Amino acid sequence: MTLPFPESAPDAEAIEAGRRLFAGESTFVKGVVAMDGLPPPDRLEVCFAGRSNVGKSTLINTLTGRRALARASNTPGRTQEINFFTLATSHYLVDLPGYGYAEAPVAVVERWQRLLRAYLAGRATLRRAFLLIDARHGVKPPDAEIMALLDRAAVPFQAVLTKADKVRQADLERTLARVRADLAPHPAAFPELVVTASETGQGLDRLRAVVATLE
Ligand SMILES: Nc1nc2c(ncn2[C@@H]2O[C@H](COP(=O)(O)OP(=O)(O)OP(=O)(O)O)[C@@H](O)[C@H]2O)c(=O)[nH]1
Ligand SMILES: [Mg+2]
Repeated sequence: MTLPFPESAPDAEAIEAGRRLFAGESTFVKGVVAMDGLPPPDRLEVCFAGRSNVGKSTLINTLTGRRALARASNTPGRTQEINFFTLATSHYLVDLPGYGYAEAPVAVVERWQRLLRAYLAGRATLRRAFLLIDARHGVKPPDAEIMALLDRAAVPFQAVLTKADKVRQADLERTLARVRADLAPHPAAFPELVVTASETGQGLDRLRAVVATLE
């Protein structure tokens, strides 16, 4: 029996396409606080969603090889706007505010969450949402809520595990088995996942290849 949600295994050609795409220049465009501030939908767009502190901004930095393109921090709630970055001349990479961060003031959290949901459900050029899952924690209730929202909006999403360098292989296998089961009921879930570690570079070439082969 084939495993559901196997790890993405792009061929050499796709890996090379990913390398070439991400060798292109990447620049910050703008931070958006309301839907009417979104840049024109004139590029293929992918976004990075996930709980606060899961590693969204760090992943954008390591994918592009730019240490401080997106602001990353130990302090949860670091990214407070929808941040748009260009990639080469063809793509937008979008860094989203995290969710599930309990310590921000309620009014602030509600404002981010409304914007996050409006963006995820309403952006026509959004080709894929990467849903980042901490390899130490697996899928948490707020992740399941976002998955349900993406199902309803018919936005394809792909699970990307982060911080794989922080867990032992046996624990990673256990988490992966649970993540696969958690993804199974979601029609919008793309049938492959990617395991990454920004610290070691694990999985980055695969994720670049995934982005480069989107149409
Ligand atoms: N060891 C390890 N640490 C990581 C990895 N990815 C991120 N981190 C660390 O996790 C912390 C949070 O990373 P961020 O990229 O700021 O997380 P975020 O998801 O953008 O957080 P918010 O903007 O608050 O939603 C930072 O201290 C990173 O250095 C990884 O793959 N391995
Ligand atoms: Mg961030």
